[in-house]
Amino acid sequence: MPLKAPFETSFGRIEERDFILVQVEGSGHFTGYGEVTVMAAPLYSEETVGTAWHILEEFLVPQVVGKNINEPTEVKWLFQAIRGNNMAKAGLETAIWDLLAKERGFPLSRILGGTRAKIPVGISLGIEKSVSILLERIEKALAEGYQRIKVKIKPGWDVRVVQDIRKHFGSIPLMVDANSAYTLADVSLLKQLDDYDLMMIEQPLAHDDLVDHARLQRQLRTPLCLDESIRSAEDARKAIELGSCRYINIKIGRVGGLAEAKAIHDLCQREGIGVWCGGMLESGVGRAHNIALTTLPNFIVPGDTSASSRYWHEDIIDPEVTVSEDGFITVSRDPGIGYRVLHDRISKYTRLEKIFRN
Ligand code: OSB
Ligand code: MG
Repeated sequence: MPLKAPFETSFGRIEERDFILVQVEGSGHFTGYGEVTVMAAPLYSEETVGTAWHILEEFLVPQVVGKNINEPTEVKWLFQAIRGNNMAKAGLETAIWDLLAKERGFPLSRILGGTRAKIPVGISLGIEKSVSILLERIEKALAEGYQRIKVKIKPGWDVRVVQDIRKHFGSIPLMVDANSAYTLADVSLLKQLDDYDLMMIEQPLAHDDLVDHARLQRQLRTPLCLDESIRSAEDARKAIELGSCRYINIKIGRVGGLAEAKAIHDLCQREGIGVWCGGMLESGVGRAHNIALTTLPNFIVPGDTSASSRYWHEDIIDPEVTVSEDGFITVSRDPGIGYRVLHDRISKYTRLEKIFRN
């Protein structure tokens, strides 16, 4: 699906979104939907559309087709022997959560234990050709109601940009995401960010690091948030023990599904670490799963789940996800993900299709 506007991070520029949609059917007439939130290239994580397709076809789909699954939490255990490949796993696991929620007639948020009727939302803004373009984008996002602004940073696009944003907009809720663009050699630069009252700095150091982040956190007043480094509740436990962060960005795909996402949420709640829901520029299907997850009580910071119109000319769900003037998304009370999936739109964007039967 072509993005309305390119999205640039420290690891590269995304102009269109390639991903896999998963549709599952049970013995009844219900259909569950999930999204494999991989990218075309292995720049955010090592998975790609191609590797996810391979892992699903050869290893994950055979674990579930024809199986008797009564609880969505069983899926995690069916996939347990297969190492890594969390986004491939999550696409199928989330589709099964949707299916089982629909069979029971409850919203997915309820099945997960969520309590909110509406969720507070923020927006993640990419690197732009000039600061003035970014300032315009922030202006628009604030006018649309977004409750928190996150901007991408990289070496050469960091302290100056943050300084300009503060000068222009004052004390708005602001944070930055580096997608692993720095090392401990940049400590003095990262320390300069302490002057700007940021809510947090997301994933400044290596994508697989916990130790250096702990060392950095000890030298900063600003809280660190981990994204790429946390792939499981075990990773979260170690990060908390080491003091690597004060927030965790939970992405359903990165952690292998909704059961693991909830486990991380629950652990962080017990440990007094706040969480928020990250995004992977999802279509409506992945977005709906993010909304359901965000209804859990420890999602205490507005997440990256923005309106459909922030990404797409047309989304593949009905109704589209919209954000209220005061920056909330109302949670659907319909069963499962709570949105109708538009098959004609999906067909329009589909390159490859495969049906597995037992
Ligand atoms: O690091 O959070 C990230 C998008 C693609 C890959 C990684 C990230 C992001 C975002 C955008 O920040 C989140 C969104 O709007 O979906
Ligand atoms: Mg991030």
